Amino acid sequence: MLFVKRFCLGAIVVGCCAAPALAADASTPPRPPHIVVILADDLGYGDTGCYGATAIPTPNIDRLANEGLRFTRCYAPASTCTPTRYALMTGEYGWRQRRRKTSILDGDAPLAIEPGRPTLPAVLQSAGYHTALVGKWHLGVGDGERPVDFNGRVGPGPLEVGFDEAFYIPATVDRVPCVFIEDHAVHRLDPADPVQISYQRRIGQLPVGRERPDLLKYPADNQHSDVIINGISRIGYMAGGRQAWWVDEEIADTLAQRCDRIIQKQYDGPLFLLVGTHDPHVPHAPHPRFVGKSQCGVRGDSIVQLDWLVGAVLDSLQRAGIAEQTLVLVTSDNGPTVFDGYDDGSVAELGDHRPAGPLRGGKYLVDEGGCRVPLIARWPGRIESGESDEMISLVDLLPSLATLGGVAALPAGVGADGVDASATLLSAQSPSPRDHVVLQGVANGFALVDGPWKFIPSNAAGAADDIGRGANPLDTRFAEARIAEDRLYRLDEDPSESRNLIAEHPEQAVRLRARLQAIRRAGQGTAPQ
Ligand code: NG6
Ligand code: CA
Repeated sequence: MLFVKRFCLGAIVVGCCAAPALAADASTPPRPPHIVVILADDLGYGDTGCYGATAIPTPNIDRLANEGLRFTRCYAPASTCTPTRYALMTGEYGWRQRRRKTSILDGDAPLAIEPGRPTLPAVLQSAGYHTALVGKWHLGVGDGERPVDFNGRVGPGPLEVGFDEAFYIPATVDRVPCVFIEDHAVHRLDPADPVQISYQRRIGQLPVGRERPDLLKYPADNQHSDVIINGISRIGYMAGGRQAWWVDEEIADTLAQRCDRIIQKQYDGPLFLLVGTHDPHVPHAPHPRFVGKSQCGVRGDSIVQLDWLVGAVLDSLQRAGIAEQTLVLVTSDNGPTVFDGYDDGSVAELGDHRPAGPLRGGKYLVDEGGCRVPLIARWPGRIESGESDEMISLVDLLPSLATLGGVAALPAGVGADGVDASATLLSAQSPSPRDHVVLQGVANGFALVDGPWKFIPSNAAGAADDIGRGANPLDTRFAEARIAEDRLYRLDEDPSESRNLIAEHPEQAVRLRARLQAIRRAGQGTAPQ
């Protein structure tokens, strides 16, 4: 018997999961699984062994792929962090949010999601899940009315948009503040040594990279040459809070310990855990036990560390006795970049390693290498191991995981850019309900993948339409990443986007331009317009 009740977000919760079980006994509806989503930062399509890498040992991720389903056509909705994470959280594309900034956020940027809006964790929370965030957040904190007080109550943040608990890196590790936040407070802060940050002006007495290169682990570009914390210069200035500073080499260990603590506890309902890893984003500073463990420099070593973290989380599930009842997803927020501001040897030592595999481009771009990301799904006994070439986007996680979590109906408009791909997540035999995806790069670059076709409109000044402009009026950086001409590809025949078919198939360009325009203009979703 199903039990049905309404909960505060207006969704309907049912006591069984709608997805078909491999070996389900019809009389006992399967319980909603624990769900662990491990979201790597800047991990490329070709960066792990199961996706073809040979220079970087990733035994834990490879084991997960062997035991689960490995996807070859999963897309991050954007080629940078914040809009992808926004889409994962809300089920809506980042560019629909016009009131709040969803381009790459600094550490003092306000929360990009309206408090109280139904998000993936909020929907699961209302269905009885205990919801936890560990690691990278990068969706802002504070109400935007006044600066966040890092010495007082830090918020609104993850707890106001659906998490019961959070231990998080507020922005990126290359940005201030270089401290973890636990729920509503800076972790380990000594009140006698208050922490302050500024992206506008130099504050405090700490040395800065452009004046004291002698103090640095490695040189950095001008953008990453502000305050030096732990021998690494960052974006932005910071003063105080010394006891609370993270130690870069220990971040993966800290996150693993936090995950373990959460996983070993008993909750009233199932657990939803979102793990935002720092690896392999810059700055690269893996623990000494991982240094030299790849054959392609310190970025590769950071991927070895990421793989260790995945293994540690799997171990925790095993020790807690819940591995069999847990759906584990491993994916990435955007494609790879080998140089991202720090001269840490990654470019020189890359060798033959291809971070994006056979794909063109990488982070910041709408090319396949920027947005097509690894995705592995494991749920012992429920997911048969294999490979799926079905199209899926991380914007689909909200409706899909809601279904698997026992939420039968989402409130109107919630997750409107996503599709319920829960069956596709569980079985290589289940065709995806998704036939297209919109991709967002920096500098208001956009692309539409539609079946085998991919169309990338020019966003150069004077281009014939406005598809590529005005995406988010607040995103004015990266003006150099312009798309000079319209581009059209057949991804089934040319996954590397090497032959522009625009002259051969002008009719497709017309059709796809109109479709992209229509999707962009449709006012769907719940983001206030
Ligand atoms: C960029 C930074 C880059 C990285 C990125 C965010 C410069 C020149 N580059 O602005 O180092 O931090 O933001 O990456 O400032 S992301 O994966 O979180 O989107
Ligand atoms: Ca990223």
